[in-house]
Amino acid sequence: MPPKRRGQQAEPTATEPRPAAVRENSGQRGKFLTTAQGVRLPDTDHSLKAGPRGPSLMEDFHLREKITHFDHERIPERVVHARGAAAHGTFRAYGNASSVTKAGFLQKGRETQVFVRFSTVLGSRGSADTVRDVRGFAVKFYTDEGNFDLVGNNMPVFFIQDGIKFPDVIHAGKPHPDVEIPQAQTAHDTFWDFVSLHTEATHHVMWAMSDRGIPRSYRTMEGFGVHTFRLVDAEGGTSLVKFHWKPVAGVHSLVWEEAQIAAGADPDFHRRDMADGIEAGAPLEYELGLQVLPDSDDEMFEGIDLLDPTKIIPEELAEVQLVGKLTLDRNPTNYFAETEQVAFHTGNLVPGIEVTDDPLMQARLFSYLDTQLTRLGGPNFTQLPINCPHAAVNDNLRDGMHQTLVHHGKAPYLPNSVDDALPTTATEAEGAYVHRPVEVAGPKVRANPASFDDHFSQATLFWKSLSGIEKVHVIEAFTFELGKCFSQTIQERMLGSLAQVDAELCAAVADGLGLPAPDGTPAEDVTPSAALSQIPPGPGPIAGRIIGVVAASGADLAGIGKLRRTVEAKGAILRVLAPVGGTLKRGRGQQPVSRTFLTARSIEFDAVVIAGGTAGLHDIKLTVLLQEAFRHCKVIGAWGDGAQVLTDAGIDTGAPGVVLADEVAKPFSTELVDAVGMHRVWERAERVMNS
Ligand code: HDE
Repeated sequence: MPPKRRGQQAEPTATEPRPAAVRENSGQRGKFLTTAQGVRLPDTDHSLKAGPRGPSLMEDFHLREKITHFDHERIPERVVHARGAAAHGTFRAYGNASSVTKAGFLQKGRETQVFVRFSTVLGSRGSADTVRDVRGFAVKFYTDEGNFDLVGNNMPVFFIQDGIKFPDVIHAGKPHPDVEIPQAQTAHDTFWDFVSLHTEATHHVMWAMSDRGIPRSYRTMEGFGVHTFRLVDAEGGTSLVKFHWKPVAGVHSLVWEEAQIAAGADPDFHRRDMADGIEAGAPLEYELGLQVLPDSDDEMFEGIDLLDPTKIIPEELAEVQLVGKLTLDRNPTNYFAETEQVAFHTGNLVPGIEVTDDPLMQARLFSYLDTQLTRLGGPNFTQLPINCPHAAVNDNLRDGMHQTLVHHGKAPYLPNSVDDALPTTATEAEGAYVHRPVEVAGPKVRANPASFDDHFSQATLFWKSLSGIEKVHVIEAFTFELGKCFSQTIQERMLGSLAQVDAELCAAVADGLGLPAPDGTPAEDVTPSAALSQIPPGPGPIAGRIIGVVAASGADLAGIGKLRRTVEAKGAILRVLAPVGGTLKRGRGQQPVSRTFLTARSIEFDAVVIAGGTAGLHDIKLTVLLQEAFRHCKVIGAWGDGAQVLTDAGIDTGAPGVVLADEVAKPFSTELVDAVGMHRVWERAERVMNS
């Protein structure tokens, strides 16, 4: 290793990953249990006492240290996005982003390590994954030019236009402050009070009440940067851009009953799905897309204000150009060290990417670092391994709580003539972040531009772009949520907003609430955008999906083996469900049982198939599972006499999406795989709606 220069941190170089000492500081060296001071311990189960029945002694340094440390194990949870799960991965740039940005990690062929944390917004850290809510989609790129954080959501618009209202919307959505009810829900008075009094939230709640509010999996969510960013190319040219993440697995959601069952039966539904999928060799994959728009003086595009975070640019007006692929393929080693301590910040930018004057974005630029000072206990959290840039850091920042670095030199200031005048500032050519000289002018006012006054036209656009079944879900969600409001005034005010979106929507919700539907004047000249509907045009990939096969002793294990090989070759997971655990054996074949009828619930399967050789199998829990799967429009299948089990459970084997065959052969497997690739059999929806 070269000798250290005074005033310099010893390592790393720009291309070197995280400092080795930080990376490898596992905190678990040597085989013996020790105190925090490294003293080996003979016993950790008995406190030091004056006799076996006597009082514990103050001098027991091990007891005091162990309890004291335990007392301080928790840090404040995030005030929003407290519930989250994360994974490591890689971003590979493959597109033509160089024509619009000089950001190194977006240049074709470049690979960058990433850490991605998904989250819900409102619930506390122990709340359920599947509640109706926005999902956070925060990506930390450890680029050669410093960390870039794209701190986005799974919905492209936000509740409010100005960040100064953020505490208000969050106070309204969080549990009521008197009795702290309800947890992780928007179905209550204060949330809808806020929304109905802030009509700018209407577009956002259309998304939240749609299937987007209850994703099937993190792997099946889109992601959005929400705000408009400014990109700068190598020649200094600028353009405005919206960031999109497109899931390779397609966009799919739960149905509401599944989401509710999962919240009780498996509150870890989404984090388990991600961890299990990665473990099973099915990484989560997304393409990064850019909607590139001209950097005009008025920052408008086709009449849409690019600084208004309650607006989208329909993909039909500006194509989403794919420029790279994100692959998440490694689970965290330690939840606290990584997922809990990771600190994202919208101000973590790299040369080539700048922010705009969107007033929501501007407030965020203050908030993230500020909240992290409290949450992570001081200003040195960038030294935590998960936050530490992979690029060389030489920041002249010194001391502070939890300083883990031993800085060298005498002159942490610039310019200096003591420490060899180091470090030096860089030029733009040397990779410095130089802000574009964007013109700023205007009087100081607390006001919005007039273009922010349109609160409904894009809510109408969203509504009109949905398919029939998606509209039904939106109606049901509004009716459920407003039905949980006790104030009729709030319900009526909200119906007033829905009347401005669409008369049919408003009438259906009003009908469910038993209230009259008010008149409105919804926008008429709205062209639907196909990209807003999440119904796939054809079967998508099934990697990471879970196929449950019901079996018992006597089942056709060779058939299960065949089906397993087919679905596993496509990255899906096959789980055998049987009356009891263990291994099913028949002849030379055997299949491990992953779930019993007691431990299984329909929610974890994307398809349920009954193996041949199971006729006569009957269990009330299996009947409930099959009926739920049927009602949730999932693919159901059976081969051989397995069909009998379906009939016995009251399943209509002639209904759409029920796949039957004599044996496991190619046509059967192909039909199943294609049907799972479509996610749901919506053709069945009408049949099961009120069953
Ligand atoms: Fe955040 N947000 N936010 N937010 N946000 C936080 O930062 C805030 C907003 C988002 O997995 C906090 O470290 C303000 C929009 C995600 O660690 C906090 C405003 C979008 C995450 C904060 C917004 C987001 C956060 C809480 C309005 C989508 C989780 C803990 C001006 C584009 C990141 C923390 C993670 C977290 C403030 C609005 C996304 C308090 C003031 C819009 C994904 O700083």
